[in-house]
Amino acid sequence: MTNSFPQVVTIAGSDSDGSAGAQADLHSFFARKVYGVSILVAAVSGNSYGITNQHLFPQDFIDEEFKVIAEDFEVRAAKTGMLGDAQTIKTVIKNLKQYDFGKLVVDPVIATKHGAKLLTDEAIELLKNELLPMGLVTTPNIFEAEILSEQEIQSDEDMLTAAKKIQSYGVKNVVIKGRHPQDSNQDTVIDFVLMENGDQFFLPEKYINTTHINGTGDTFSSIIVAEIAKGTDLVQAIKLAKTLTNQAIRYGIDVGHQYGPINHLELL
Ligand code: PXL
Repeated sequence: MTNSFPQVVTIAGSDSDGSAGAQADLHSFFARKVYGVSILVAAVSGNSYGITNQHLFPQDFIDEEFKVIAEDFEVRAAKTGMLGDAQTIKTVIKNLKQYDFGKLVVDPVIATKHGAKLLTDEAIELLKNELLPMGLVTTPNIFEAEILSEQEIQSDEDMLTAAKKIQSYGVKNVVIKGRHPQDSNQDTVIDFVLMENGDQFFLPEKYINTTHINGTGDTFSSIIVAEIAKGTDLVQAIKLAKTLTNQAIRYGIDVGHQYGPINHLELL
């Protein structure tokens, strides 16, 4: 019986309001029937109004988290979320090279859905040049994709050229999330997928007008990690992640006073 249940890890920050970061990852993992462990690198104080403060964890503590998890668990797939700063990214890369946690999904938490930048330029360069090449998949939102590809993304064609640029850093598969075309009366959201073999496709969905979207990106990448751990084909995993995340947004949970969480029970 030892270690027979599929296990995955999130390397991320804690969000105190439970809607995003490691908390959203763990909710997603369990709903998709994999057991999630968490290597926390930071914690933010936040509630439904927003984030007020953050603390990064000591590097030797992060090393220790990696060590104890690797000693006991058989982690089949991993994801990175908020990594905080350049030093922490270096520590995470060092540990990912030391321990085999299976396939890696890099959710490049660089910018919020509203475009605010969360990492310094030095940290972004490290993420681009050293972490992305270790990834099977990366899942930037549109702002993160613009920063990583150093270009604007205004059209479907721009999504392709940006994805190709991001793929050129060494990550095998790229999903760019959340373009809201200006010409569609804002009622469509488009994701774009560029696979390792060059296959490419769009994933359009109807825009859902809601304030309950916290943790959407974390959830999307967590579903992909869970499915990889269970052996689901990657294209299917990405499509499933899109459908289930959309469903979780549609039926958001009513807590807090402003920006709320999505509903991970919809991932079952
Ligand atoms: O959803 C992005 C994200 C990731 N990680 C942490 C966060 C957030 C957004 O609030 O707080 C810890």
